Amino acid sequence: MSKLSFNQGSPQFIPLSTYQSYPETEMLERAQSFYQDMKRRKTIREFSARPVPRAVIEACLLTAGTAPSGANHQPWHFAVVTDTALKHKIRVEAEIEEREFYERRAPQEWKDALAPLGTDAEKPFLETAPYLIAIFGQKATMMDDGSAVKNYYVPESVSIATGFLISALHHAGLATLTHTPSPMGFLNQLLHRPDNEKPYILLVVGYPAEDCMVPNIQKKPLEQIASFF
Ligand code: IYR
Repeated sequence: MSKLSFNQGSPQFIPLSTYQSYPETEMLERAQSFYQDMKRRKTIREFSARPVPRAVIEACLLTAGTAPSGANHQPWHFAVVTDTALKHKIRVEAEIEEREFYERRAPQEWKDALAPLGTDAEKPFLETAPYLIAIFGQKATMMDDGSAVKNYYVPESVSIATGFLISALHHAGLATLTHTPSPMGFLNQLLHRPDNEKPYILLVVGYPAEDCMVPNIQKKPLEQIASFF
């Protein structure tokens, strides 16, 4: 059976049996308490080496896989790395790109924008953290017979799935860093991913280090991020 066969042909409909509604007061309470939980999430750069159960990661990846996507093609692949030697290779390659970025490629304006985050070309967390999840987007889905089926809205779909994944990991009590060494082509090579896949994000996952410090930065208030008509 080809990967997309469940997704092809004329529409077949089933009753929406999974939807759950709540009374308005409970709805507000749920919305507010979810916000309170999500606003505790901080991107971290100092990870503990403490191992994380694989079953937790698997459940969070399944959550990511529930994301909506263009034509429901689910054009993503999550390459999960725990192997010490492989993490070392990824760090070496990422730091080559990062040194190039910080020492040559990045315009001053970009470096100024990053100043509040205190980032630099050193990426020790790529070896310390128990899990690295390289997130790839698939321009096309390769079928079993070798043909390729084009995918749609790939960056949007992958980004939504990544948001679900970050939220699921936070919900489970794990911290993340959305790391984007650029270019990231070395990930295809090290993780044996085909040419139809493009790496979008290298998600670093684990527990925070004991004295983990984070930049003192704020999120915008509602008036600055939304308008109502
Ligand atoms: N990829 C580099 C630089 C960087 C860029 C942005 I935009 C950030 O929000 C953070 C870092 C790095 O990881 O250091």
